[in-house]
Amino acid sequence: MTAPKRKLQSILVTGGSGFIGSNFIRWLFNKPDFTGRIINLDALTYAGNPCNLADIDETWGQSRYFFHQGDITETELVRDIFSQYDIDTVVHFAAESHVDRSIHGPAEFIQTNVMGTFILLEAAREHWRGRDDVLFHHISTDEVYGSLGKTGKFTETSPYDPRSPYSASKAGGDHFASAYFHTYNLPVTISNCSNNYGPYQFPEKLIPLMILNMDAGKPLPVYGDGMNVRDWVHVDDHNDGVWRVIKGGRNGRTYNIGGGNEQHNIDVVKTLCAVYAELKGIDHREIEKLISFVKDRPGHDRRYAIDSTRIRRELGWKHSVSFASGLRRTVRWYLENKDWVETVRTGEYRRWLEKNYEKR
Ligand code: NAD
Ligand code: TDX
Repeated sequence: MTAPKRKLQSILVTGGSGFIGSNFIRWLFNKPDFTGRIINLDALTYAGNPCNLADIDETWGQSRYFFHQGDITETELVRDIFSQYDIDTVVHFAAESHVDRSIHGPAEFIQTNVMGTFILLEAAREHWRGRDDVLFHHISTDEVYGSLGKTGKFTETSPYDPRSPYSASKAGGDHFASAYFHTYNLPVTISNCSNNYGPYQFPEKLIPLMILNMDAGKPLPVYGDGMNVRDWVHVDDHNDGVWRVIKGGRNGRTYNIGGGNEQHNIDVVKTLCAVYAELKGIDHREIEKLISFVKDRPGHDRRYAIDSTRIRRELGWKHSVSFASGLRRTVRWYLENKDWVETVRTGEYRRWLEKNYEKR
């Protein structure tokens, strides 16, 4: 297959101040083959922190990196950004991303993950008017495929079977993205990835929550029997897959990205205890005593596992970060970046924002 001729010069990244988006932007600026500019549109919800990209802003701000605080559901704002920057590529990360929050309050998930995606697609369609050197890349999750039994893996042809408000809203976004390709011929690609880990992940998700709780001597809440399985991938490996799809993925095509690394939750927690104890020079059994089995998440998907054959074969993707080394680096990062943790937990970043962005 010949590679698509995409411009990739004026890239709108939505949700670029969140966990994966900020890692993506930093990763991309470190790639010698990237010569374009990035426009980061982020509403800065509780999960988005401009300090995640303070270094990038320092180096590239107002030359190749432009930050806009704003909501993807604001049609006029989104249209203006397409015109002002003549956007040729969208990498759509922005979402409400936490399953537990979606159980307590699904409305925001529908608003951002479904309506927001629709508004972006519509703005792209209006602005691009049939161009073929452009791309809308939609970031999605393996959770849209539902829950697996003991065997099998999700492939790109697995039926959709979302079971939480979060995954239902992501599935809605995926279907709209796909519909815009089929109906309007909008150049669209989709990637569905498994659980990411790495630096800058908001400490509500399993791995950072556990690290910070063990450091504070707090209980480590494991849902249900701890035997649910997730397929963990380092955020840099995910972002490498995303960039490969953007550069060479076929329009209208979905690519699954997985860690090839299935782990029971309880094993992840015990490994984290071991790594933490080793770094601190203490007995891991002291830390494991903090493990506390708590009431299960309603509708808790039992097992996810991804078959990444397509992206490997078609786009040459492979992992470069092993779980052992990636997890170790991640534990270190959280222990060495306590200021960041304090900042995102206390809302300090909003004051940081006022100080750093009032001049623009
Ligand atoms: P995150 O919650 O850390 O970040 C989401 C970002 O989107 C935040 O910066 C937030 O401020 C922004 N945002 C939310 N609503 C917005 C709105 N209405 N307008 C503009 N910005 C808004 O999430 P993440 O973990 O980085 O996930 C990024 C994407 O990757 C999501 O689409 C998620 O579904 C998908 N994904 C995540 C994982 C994972 O393990 N974290 C795995 C697979 C797919
Ligand atoms: O305190 C906890 N205890 C616990 O046992 C938390 C926060 C989680 N868990 C379990 C639930 C899951 O089986 O750990 C597993 C991972 O939980 P999360 O980190 O909340 O991730 P998950 O629900 O699997 O979803 C994540 O991966 C897919 C992301 O949050 C999604 O955005 C992504 O689409």
